[in-house]
Amino acid sequence: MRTNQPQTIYLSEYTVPAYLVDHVDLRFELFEDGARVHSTLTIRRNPQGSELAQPLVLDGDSLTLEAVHLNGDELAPDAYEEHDGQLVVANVPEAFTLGVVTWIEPQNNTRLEGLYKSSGMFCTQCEAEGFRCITYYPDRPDVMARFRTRIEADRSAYPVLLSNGNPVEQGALEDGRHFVTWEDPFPKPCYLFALVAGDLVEKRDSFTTVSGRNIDLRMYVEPRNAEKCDFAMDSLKRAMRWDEEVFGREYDLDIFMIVAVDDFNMGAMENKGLNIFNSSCVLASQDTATDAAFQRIEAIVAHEYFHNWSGNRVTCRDWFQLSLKEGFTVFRDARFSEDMGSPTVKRIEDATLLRTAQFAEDAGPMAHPIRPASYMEISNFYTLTIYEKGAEVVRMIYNLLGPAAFREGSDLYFQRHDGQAVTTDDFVQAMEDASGVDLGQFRLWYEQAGTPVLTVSDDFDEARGIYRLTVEQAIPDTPGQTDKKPQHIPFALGLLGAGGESLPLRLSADDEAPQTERVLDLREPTQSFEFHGLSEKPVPSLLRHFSAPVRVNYPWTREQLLFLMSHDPDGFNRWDAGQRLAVDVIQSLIGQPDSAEIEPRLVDAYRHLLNDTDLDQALVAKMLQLPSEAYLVELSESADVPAIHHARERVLNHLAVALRDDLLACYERNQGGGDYQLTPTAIASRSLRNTALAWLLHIDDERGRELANSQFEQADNMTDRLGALRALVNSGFDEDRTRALDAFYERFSDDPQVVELWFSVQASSSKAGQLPQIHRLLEHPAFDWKNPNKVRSVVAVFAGQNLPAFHNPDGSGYNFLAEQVRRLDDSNPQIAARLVTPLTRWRKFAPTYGQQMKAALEGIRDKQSLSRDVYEVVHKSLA
Ligand code: 0A1
Ligand code: ZN
Repeated sequence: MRTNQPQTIYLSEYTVPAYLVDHVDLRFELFEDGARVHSTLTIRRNPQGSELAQPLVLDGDSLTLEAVHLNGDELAPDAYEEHDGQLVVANVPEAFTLGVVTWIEPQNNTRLEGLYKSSGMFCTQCEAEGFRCITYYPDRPDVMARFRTRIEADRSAYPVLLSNGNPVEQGALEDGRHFVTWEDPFPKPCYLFALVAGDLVEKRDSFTTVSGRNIDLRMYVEPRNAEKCDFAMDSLKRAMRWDEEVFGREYDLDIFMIVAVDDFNMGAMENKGLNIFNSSCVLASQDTATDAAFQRIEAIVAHEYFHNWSGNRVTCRDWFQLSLKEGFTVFRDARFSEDMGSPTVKRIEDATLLRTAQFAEDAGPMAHPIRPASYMEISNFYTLTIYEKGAEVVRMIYNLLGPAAFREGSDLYFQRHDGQAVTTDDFVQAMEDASGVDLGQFRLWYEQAGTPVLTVSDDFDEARGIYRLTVEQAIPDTPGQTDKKPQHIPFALGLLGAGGESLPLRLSADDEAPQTERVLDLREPTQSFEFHGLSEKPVPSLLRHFSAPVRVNYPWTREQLLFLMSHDPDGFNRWDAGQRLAVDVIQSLIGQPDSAEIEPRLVDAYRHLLNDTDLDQALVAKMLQLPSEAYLVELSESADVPAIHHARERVLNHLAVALRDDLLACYERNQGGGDYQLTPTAIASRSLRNTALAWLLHIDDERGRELANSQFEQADNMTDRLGALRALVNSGFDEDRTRALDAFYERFSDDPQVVELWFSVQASSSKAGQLPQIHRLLEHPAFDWKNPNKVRSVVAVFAGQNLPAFHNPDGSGYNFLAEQVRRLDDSNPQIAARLVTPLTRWRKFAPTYGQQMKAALEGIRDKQSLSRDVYEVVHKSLA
């Protein structure tokens, strides 16, 4: 915590480390009242560094320094200085060992950075700068060393002692204590260091790699979670095989371990050979996890595993390069998920997240390029931009190069940079070198923030049979960046004839073998394309499969959207047409009297969808979801949330009333039965029946109520049980809501992950999550301020998903959030800073809302001793 203004760190000021560390020898003595850390570093001057002798500067945070040794001799206190989070030793030789002994207090570590305790176990989180909370060290990713780690603890309380690499020694000590020593043969930055000590059960499996090596796979969890490991373990094996087959990446150590911990700031962490997971992102059973949770677990297990190459073997030179590992790894995990399930649905989910939340980030005060040029607190840059937009940028490279050349680029990147800490430019260079494709202009995607806007217009020259499409690109200003250069945008499209057929795309009159889908290279501020040999004006299908992370404006008529909804051969664009139509209808009703007519063709289109059993049911399930309130806010210039909410509710009610019988038929048709399966078909079927149920309960339908109650009681899986609970909670049936919520809690009160679901169902509901009810949730015995998942499931869900309650015109929602941020800032600044996000968007809202949001931000700004994390977000938002 600090009161003085935090410093800004600039990419342009990067210099190589003055000293390199070849070897780290760690000894941890773990006790109940603290831990003593003995570190011995083998250090040498960096030959690439300055000629002049430099002082040795090590980073540290919240450490009590007990001793410093140089080449084995204890240094007198005047031989070093300890100030402002640094240990400085002025006179050091070219090569030497430095011993440092520190005392830390994991049991009081509420920030969950460095070494801390969660449910009685010791665990670590070192990315990005947590290692400095363990010992003094050059805490930067371009210092890569081999680690040897000895852990000593009480044997009965902490029978399991884990660290990176392979166990090389273990034994008994005095007083009922024991030790295990681990050695990691791969040089790594300290952010990949991990340690776990606890009373955990071990689940074992194995995997034989493509070259025939046998890998020991282990999961460590608290005994009560022993039955919730199978799915993650199977996901891991699928990911290992997939990475061999698709990226040619084989696992390198003999052991791969996964540990589940309840208190964790993020989803999971890719520590070398010892991945640590937030329990909610790894533990699952049919009774306790929804389909969405299973899919999330599969994706995150894969993501962390894939980091073993994209992140660990080849790591980042500095934290400005974060998207080097995150964008690439999210791209890899997305392609894995596409291969494991329905590719179109996965693409729709990713595009929805991007368009709803990343576009908002890119248009807000924290907007930054995927390779930022500066930051105050790096934890604030684990963003949707770095991760999801970063992945879209890699996907564009993949599409520009094609699968074979991309694979060659990837192979070259890993081979060229194995064991190194590199930059995003090294990645692009490898792609360019392997393929010969010029990515010069494309590199702007790494430098320029903001979502490009494509404005498309067209005309048809009937006499010549030429359809002309003109695309203008504009990239909005973002903080610190104006007058941006045009970017290289791959723009996939198709043209449809009146009968729904795909038309040949002839870019010249003599094109002999025209394709029916093309990717146009947009490079100029304005570009026109002519399509020859057409007999009628086609309907354009633009930005197919979301070929670039951009906004597209085209004056589609409702007629055209309805047409694309039922004819576009690209599943993604069928869905997109439906979304655009629904957005258009809802937007046209905002601020209108309730007597205003609702587009009658919308009902017909949804009826058609509900009864279309020929179309991929997973796609149908997605197409039935109306655009979210958050997305409607993102699309507005000056959002009035209650008005948006009201208009959307009107459409939903109107559809549900008109389609009541079709919804019941859809529910019956998707009744399920048989064993619970996680196939795309079974998932789609559950999604359809739960959507039907939600819509029926939205209009307080009596038959729907019966179905929901019986589904709630009889469900054999959490997707259906939670689907019924959510429908009841969001209905007007007050008694059923209370009864179901009580029964649910009673049944699952000893399972933290399910209790988190129970909290979030209420916090996200405009019926059960008004502010007084949110206060009651915070006072509930299961709520725990020290557990980030609990905070997220109530506070973040309320502010991010319960928009009408959060944007109460009296400002109470904003003040509530500001109060929780101030409260959390002292104990867990990372989580506090993330909670601020909804308030940072204050300029997006109509002035009566926006001004109150701004005032709430000012209330946070004025708190005494703000953390660097919250300081950065609040000050940038108010600038
Ligand atoms: N690298 C991890 C996520 C992660 C990021 C930051 C953290 O602390 C600030 C912790 C974990 C991943 O991408 O999965
Ligand atoms: Zn990651």
